[in-house]
Amino acid sequence: MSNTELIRHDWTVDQIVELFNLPFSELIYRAATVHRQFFEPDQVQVSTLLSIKTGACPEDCKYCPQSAHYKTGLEVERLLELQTVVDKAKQAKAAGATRFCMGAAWRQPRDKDLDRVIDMVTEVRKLGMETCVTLGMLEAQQAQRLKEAGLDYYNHNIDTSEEYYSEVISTRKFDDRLQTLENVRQAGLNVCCGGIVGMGESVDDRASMLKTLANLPTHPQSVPINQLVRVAGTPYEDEKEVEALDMVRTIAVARIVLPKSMVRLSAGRSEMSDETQALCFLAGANSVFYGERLLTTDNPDEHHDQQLFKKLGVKPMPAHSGAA
Ligand code: SAM
Ligand code: DTB
Ligand code: SF4
Repeated sequence: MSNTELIRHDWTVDQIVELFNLPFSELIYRAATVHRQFFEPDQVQVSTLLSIKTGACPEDCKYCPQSAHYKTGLEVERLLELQTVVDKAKQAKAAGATRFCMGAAWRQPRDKDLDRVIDMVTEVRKLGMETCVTLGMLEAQQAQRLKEAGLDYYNHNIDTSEEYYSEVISTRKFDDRLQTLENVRQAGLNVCCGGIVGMGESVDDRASMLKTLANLPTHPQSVPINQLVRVAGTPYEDEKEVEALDMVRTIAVARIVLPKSMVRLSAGRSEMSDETQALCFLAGANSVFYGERLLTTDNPDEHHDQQLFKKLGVKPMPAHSGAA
């Protein structure tokens, strides 16, 4: 199939479920083939996360340790000072990250908060790093301001399928998320949008979530696939662990339906074996969060990841962005 035929925006849930149900070796073969058509299979993009405002979030996302609705024992922190953020970005750059992602536990930013985040974006860009922020819902004009400040990516996840959404979050609607994605896209920012596996959703839900992403007017340039981190105190603390092969299948299907997107093996790597991660890379994952912390939970430390990359012959990817 030609490269243009591979990029589709007309997937049905049934077609995507069929991909999930392929024999494992066939699924991985197809995903790896698509991966090689658009990317160097030995390259993985590395981004480091920093929580710039932690906890006390008014939203009730059942997976999230930062929601004020659940008692997770998390220490609440106000918006960090500019210099603290710049120092962390310098450390991340020195450790080998090319993108710095700043996350805030907000439903949506106030304009005066946005002013401060814009200063952070400006200073981190001066270090020669790509920038990404995730601040909750955005108005069109707020997205425009971030674009003008030179922001590279905005992360805003749909998290799960449209059908399962109300099971997970009651304080906003799936359509609210889509509206923010539209505002971000219209502003000309690169979109980072994905979801979570392991919240009790069905294979149909996973397929439906990927259908929504693939049928957006433009494929998100970056697609984080998070394995649920089961945090004590959240409603999902006792959720069943995702089977490794189910995670690999989800990555493979994401790669097939979003051929030109960076597919990020995101939260949950601390609980994955090196072998599972290797299968995820084989299935088309080509970016990770790097550094010992995600936002509030653990991630493999840099030493471990450097060893893993060495064992697998993986090279950090230079700055890249694609759109389809
Ligand atoms: N408050 C903003 C928002 O929700 O858009 C930005 C930060 S929020 C923490 C970013 C994303 O992190 C969520 O959309 C979700 O996909 C992911 N996330 C949060 N808690 C998680 C967990 N326990 N396990 C896996 N992913 C998680
Ligand atoms: C995304 O999809 N995953 C990252 C990033 N985007 C912001 C966040 C994962 C958070 C995991 C739970 C925590 O550390 O608080
Ligand atoms: Fe708040 Fe974002 Fe966590 Fe939801 S995912 S509770 S919006 S920080």
